[in-house]
Amino acid sequence: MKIAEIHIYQHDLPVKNGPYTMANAEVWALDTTLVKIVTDTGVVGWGETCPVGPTYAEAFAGGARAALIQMAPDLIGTGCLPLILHRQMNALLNGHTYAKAALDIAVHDALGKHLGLSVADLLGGALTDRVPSYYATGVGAPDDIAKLAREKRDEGYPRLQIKVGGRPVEIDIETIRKVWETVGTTTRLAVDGNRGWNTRDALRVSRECGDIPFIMEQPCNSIDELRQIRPQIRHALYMDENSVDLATVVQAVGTGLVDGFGMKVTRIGGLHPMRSFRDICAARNLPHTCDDNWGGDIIAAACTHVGATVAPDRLEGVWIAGPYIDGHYDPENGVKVDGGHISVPQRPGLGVVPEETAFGAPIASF
Ligand code: 0XW
Ligand code: MG
Repeated sequence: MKIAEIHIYQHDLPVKNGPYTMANAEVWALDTTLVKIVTDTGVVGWGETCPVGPTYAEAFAGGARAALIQMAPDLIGTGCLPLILHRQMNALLNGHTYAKAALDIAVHDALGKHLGLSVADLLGGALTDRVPSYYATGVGAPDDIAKLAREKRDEGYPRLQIKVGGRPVEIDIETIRKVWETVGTTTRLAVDGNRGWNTRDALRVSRECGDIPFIMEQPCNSIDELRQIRPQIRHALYMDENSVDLATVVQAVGTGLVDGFGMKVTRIGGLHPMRSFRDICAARNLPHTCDDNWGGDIIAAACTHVGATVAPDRLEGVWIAGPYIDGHYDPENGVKVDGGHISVPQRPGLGVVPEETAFGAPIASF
């Protein structure tokens, strides 16, 4: 089975009750890119990539589409198999993993449909039919975030991620403490700096909140800064934005730099490298999330399928943008958080089929 057609679509996803605020980004609407492949046997596969604005990472929506348009003509006729696809994409374009991920997801979807297997089964096999999610709060006033934390805990989220950074660190400390006083150990806590603290602030938070059991996610901008704070902090350290490729992951795991990861399917290049990432973490028993930046049902399904293949004691949760978005691409089988958990789609491939009219005409077809 070979790739016979590639169609690229652009779609806007407004943020419900926006903006969504992080240390380095404030977003009101996200610009997502969808890819549809059609194989020479007539099977259709969908992929998606949606950077969360242009400042969160070295990625932006226009870049994703430019990279896809650059590669697409020379991918027609390529085998619809993940390894073959990655070899060909890497021969055509250096880097740009977040764009390649959309094609990787589409190939997994098509291959699953062709074989009658879910994407989770293609990735080795689902260990569960329902994965835990976690709720990310956005950066906000201490009392508001504590109230939100209580609401989300009551909805059933087994984990909350409190966003901090981009403001005086005293307000971050007050927020963390108020959340802790409100929810205590009834849900697990991550504090995500999204690269927003300097080492001074990270050390102060860890010192002044030493009694609060949260994991500290990507507090500072660079790997060097993480290395600097690592021996001095009292909290488990997770890497998110810095884990841009498998080489970096191997280095971080092998040197004991981190205790786990926030991992995004599109940042690492798609489900094929995500599977390797999962297995590297398994070899050292390191927990991690299965997330993405943003996006609709396609990316949500991809994250949920891979999450279902992670040993439950290592899965920190699957984050999807569903709770911040109105509507679904697939009105019947859209991927939803319910009681803080997500049901794994059971049909072949990703198990979600978008209503094509939702995206209008493709911006490019090959
Ligand atoms: C909560 N997330 C997975 C979604 C946002 O795009 C960023 C992010 C993170 O952990 O940094
Ligand atoms: Mg993060």
